[in-house]
Amino acid sequence: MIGNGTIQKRARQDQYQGHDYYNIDELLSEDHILARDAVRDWVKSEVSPIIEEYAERAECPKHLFKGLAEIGAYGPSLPAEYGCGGMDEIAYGIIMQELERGDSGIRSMASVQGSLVMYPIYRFGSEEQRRKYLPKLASGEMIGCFGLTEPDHGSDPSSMITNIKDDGDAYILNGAKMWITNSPLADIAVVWAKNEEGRIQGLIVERGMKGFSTPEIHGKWSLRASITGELVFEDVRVPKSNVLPNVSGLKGPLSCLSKARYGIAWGAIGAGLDCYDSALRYSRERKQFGKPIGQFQLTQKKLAEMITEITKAQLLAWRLGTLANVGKATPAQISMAKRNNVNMALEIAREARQIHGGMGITNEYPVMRHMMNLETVLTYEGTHDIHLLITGMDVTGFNAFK
Ligand code: TGC
Ligand code: FAD
Repeated sequence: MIGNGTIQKRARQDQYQGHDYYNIDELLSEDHILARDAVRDWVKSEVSPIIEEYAERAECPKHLFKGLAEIGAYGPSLPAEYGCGGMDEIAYGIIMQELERGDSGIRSMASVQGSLVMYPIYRFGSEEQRRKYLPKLASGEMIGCFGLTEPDHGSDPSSMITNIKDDGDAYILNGAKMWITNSPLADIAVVWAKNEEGRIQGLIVERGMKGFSTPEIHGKWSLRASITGELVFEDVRVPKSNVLPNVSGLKGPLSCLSKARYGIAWGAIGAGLDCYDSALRYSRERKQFGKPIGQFQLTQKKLAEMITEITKAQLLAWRLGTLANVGKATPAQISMAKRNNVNMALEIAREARQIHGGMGITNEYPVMRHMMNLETVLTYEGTHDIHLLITGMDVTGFNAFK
């Protein structure tokens, strides 16, 4: 509330309660519920009290990297023998949902580490690479980032110009990557570059390699609590033992994106739920014309549509999770869920902002922060329109990209 002419800092008392209109919890196992509750409690105690201030200062709460490891947020569905969670894909999704309920940037910290760094090392790496990197990444001792996007090649990564040239027992890496989550803090980067035959290969580039730098990108109005930077390679000598041996071609990075997009399809529901939860509570408390604004039909329309869309997104995510658990979730199905659920959350954030009136633009409520974050989530991991075209290609058989 506004007091003495100032809007107080929002070290908010997080009163969030989940919303489960269709009893989807009944479809979950005891392990899923346990994982969800543990992450929810962690978000309430570690994220909610600080997130508005970190977002305002555009600062990454680096101390949370360790905590994320402790709650098993890095690679929850990768095998336990490498220090990972060994859970199923639904557990992974639920964890992402609870994290993004706190903040999309916090979910990004976890999903880059787990899905875009650990997953390619697990899926395409040698046994030696797995043993060297995965336990340290799972425990948060090491932080990673993923470099696909370039300054001139975002939606079209196959046109990348970052390249490697053979130099005996190493490759010489040149080029630059742009918009890389976690890069200024990362110990390693999984980088995708073209070899001399023009095939895309994955390499593990380590901080400290000569010619490798990671300048930070400033001035973001979205995902402000997540750190973003570039990756610059000037004749970096990368040992051949750091190349991911078991993949070549664009399907390497795109497979990692499928894993991460799946997590975002679940994660975005969390941001939508937090906005809905806040708007519902506000509609009961805020009075105008002598009654709670929740009594007005127009407010009810907004809230009813919000919970309808959330419920549809929850069912989509759950069904996608059951398909993913048996290895049957197709990339196009994942695209549909990522696109629908992120857009759903962004629309809900906008409606929730209206329900909060002027207070909706302040840091006393989470809504504006989620809304700004979701603008990035709508764009990264494939833009809203790219995912539409993936669905279009899947249903018509015609490729609009070529
Ligand atoms: P195309 O010819 O269609 O495909 C090339 C090869 O890849 C295979 N493939 C996939 N495999 C696994 N998962 C997927 N989702 C796949 N999509 C395609 C495909 O079968 C083919 O395999 P093969 O064996 O025949 O070679 O490729 P294209 O060049 O026409 O591009 C298609 C397009 C536009 C859909 C793709 O380039 C695309 O998805 N673009 C969007 C780029 C993107 O999403 N960038 C994200 C960067 S990372 C990021 O944003 C991280 S944010 C992190 C955070 O903070 O959370
Ligand atoms: P462009 O590709 O230039 O697209 C601009 C517009 O053109 C979009 O609206 C797009 O939909 C449209 N467009 C493009 N092609 C077509 C087409 N064929 N038909 C119709 N419309 C089209 N990347 C990484 O590799 N690693 C990361 O960790 C990472 N983190 C990120 C963090 C943040 C905060 C942000 C903002 C981005 C991040 N990205 C990362 C990059 C992200 O994946 C790209 O921004 C995204 O893929 C879009 O690329 P672009 O920004 O170059 O936009």
